[in-house]
Amino acid sequence: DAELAAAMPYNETKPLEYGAAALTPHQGEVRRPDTPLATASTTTEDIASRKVGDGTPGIGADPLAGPLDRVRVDDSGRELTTNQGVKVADNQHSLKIGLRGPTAMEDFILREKITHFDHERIPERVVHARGAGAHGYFENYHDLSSITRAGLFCKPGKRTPVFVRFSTVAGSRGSADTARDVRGFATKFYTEEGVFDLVGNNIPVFFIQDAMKFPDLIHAVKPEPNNEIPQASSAHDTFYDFAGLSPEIFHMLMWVLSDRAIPRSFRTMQGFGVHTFRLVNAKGESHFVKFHWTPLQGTHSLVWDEAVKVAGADADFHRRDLWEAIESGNFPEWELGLQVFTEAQAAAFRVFDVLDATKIVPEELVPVRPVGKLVLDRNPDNFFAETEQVAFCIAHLVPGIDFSNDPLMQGRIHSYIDTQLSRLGGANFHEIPINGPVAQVHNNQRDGMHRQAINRGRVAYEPNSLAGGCPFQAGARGFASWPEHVEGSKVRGKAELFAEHYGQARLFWNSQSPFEQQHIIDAFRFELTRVQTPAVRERIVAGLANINARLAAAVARGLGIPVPAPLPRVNDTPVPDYPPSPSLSLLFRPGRTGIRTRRVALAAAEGVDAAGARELYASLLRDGAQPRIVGQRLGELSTASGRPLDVEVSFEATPSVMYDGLVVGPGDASAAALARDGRVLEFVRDQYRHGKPILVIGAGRQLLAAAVIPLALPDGSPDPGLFLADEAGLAAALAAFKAALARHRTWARETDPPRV
Ligand code: HDD
Repeated sequence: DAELAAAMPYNETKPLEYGAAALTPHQGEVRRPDTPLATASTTTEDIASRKVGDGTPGIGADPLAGPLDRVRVDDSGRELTTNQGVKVADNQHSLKIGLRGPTAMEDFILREKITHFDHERIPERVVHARGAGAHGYFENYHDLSSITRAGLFCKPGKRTPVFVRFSTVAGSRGSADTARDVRGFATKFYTEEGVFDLVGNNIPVFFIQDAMKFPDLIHAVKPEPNNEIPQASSAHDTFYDFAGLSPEIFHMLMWVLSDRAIPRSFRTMQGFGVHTFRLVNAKGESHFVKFHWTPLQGTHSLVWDEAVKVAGADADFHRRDLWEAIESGNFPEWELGLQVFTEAQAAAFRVFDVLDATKIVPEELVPVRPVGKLVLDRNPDNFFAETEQVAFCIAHLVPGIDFSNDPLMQGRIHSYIDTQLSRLGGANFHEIPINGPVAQVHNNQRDGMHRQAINRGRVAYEPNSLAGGCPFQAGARGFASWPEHVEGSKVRGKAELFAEHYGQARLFWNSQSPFEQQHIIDAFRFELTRVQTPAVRERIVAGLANINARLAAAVARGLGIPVPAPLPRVNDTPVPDYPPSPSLSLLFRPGRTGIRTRRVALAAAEGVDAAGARELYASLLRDGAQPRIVGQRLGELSTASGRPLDVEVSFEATPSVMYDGLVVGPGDASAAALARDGRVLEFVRDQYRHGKPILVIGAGRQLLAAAVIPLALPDGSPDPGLFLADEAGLAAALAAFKAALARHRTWARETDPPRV
């Protein structure tokens, strides 16, 4: 053989094709863990190219910041060029034949600039078009290797870089942030074993049970196709028409018509993987799992009247809030919790099926165990490149995490990859920097639109001998689907427990506090009032009659109709009676960050006690709140003593809904001037109506009187969110104000109809 090899022609850069190695070809085999990877002496692809180095790119060395460096562009101190790197002398004028003459066809600089501009837009996401994203990391708490082999969960303290995108579902890219809607909560974990995407929502259940119905659901909720109305709103006939005819929706309806669907901030909402997933350990043992994100900031929502006003005052309310929190170093945090249960436990739940995405597993049945935390600590450099081009997919899983047979989940496995093909323009969207894994990619996929990788060598197939069998199949180190034993007839249909639609909707209703229940009634009243077709309204109320009689009666009263007979139930499955689950109320998670990032208006006018106002301001700032001096116009306010006070922003520019609380600055003349301004009175009334804490000092109470603010709650007891202080009692009142600000709102002020 040696003789034969010596007699053969030889090319030293292609040893596998010409050398002794060519006589002992590798088949398409699995590399055993103890065999070293092919070395430079045997594999064409391992011979360093002067252009790309030795094939182990430096990128990815610092997984938190590195991978995107390759493509980051910083223009500071640079000259303008074309896309070909040619310096541009004049970027203001096109090339003309004479200063008043026609533009020359040869102006390639103009044409390149306009052509690129003409193609700047890509299709928006078919759902979840409106969103905001941020970078951060996931820090794992415990060694979970007894339940999963996924590396990100196996080492205490291990940090995995992530990119998270929050979104609304129905609205277009430019719609308002505070629309009533589910919020997407999608997390891309760049693990060492590849990308894991947890593509969840802020609500733990979904509208439908089977992916077959998804296009219908979305067509129904999106603007109606004849006139493209309404934008970013479910309050129209087609959505409720679909809903009333798809009773599986009723549990989800309870959630989306609760305050969950109008969060105060992305930072104050929970997240859920929704489906039942599987975790698989190294021994091949499987457990079911549900993923939960819990915000350390606490769960807070807007009230409906506020959400509507915010949409006008600041359509970017949530996007801005996330951006500003991260820019100011107040990094939002969520704890990841797992509900882990066996298949036998799942079978014993009996009244619901864990494969049904319209059902939760109540925390009382399976507690949520915290396993790590997510910290978002870096804003994107470029919205389009990162937030718009990020492509999530439920099928991006790593070894140790697997699907269940949830028929909604199964359909998603196809939809996400498929949608990126048209949205991001082809099969190479995984090469867009934000989508690239930090793990290396080696396979025989080639070419396609916008291909970036320069794959070396002439081998793009397997098995091969010319590349030494590379890349090898990973065998036991690779992703292996959990070998569930499945047997059955090929059928279209649903499992029996999927047909029970009302037990958990009732569980949700029974677990809400009285004010939350009232908000659900108000929301149904609002949405169904917008619905024009009486029969469509009626069908929804008939569904509510299967959930709770008081709810159905209150909504019917709001619509001026009698309570209809309950919707017929699909079969005789009895509606289960769950004990209330306190964790389903927003009040259950008050938050651990005090008044950090709460926005406080410090209202001031001419004659303000500037020194006193500065002291209040500084005290709020010290505790992490974001105070603003709000006045009737920008500029200096004269003051009885000392330095004048600068107004930072006007009442016009930031109406009441931009703030979590109000302090009326000290100084009698200032308070009197504010009390004569209708805009300020409206500001105070909205603060009150939206349950926000209000602190007035001395003559500031004139302002409350002028705004007709009741000093007592409807039941006559003192209002725990209203603080009237004089100079002597100011310190105590300020402390009480801060405590109320941390609690967020005084719900007991609410009446139906509202007093203010
Ligand atoms: Fe979906 C986007 C969440 C059901 C099809 N979905 C999308 C996003 C989130 C979710 C958070 C935005 C990702 C991003 O920020 O880029 N979707 C869910 C959840 C579901 C769900 C929690 C149910 C439990 N989705 C669902 C079904 C289908 C889709 C049943 C189709 C069969 N979803 C899509 C999509 C989108 C999408 C069309 C639009 C843009 C994208 O994927 O990348 O493929």
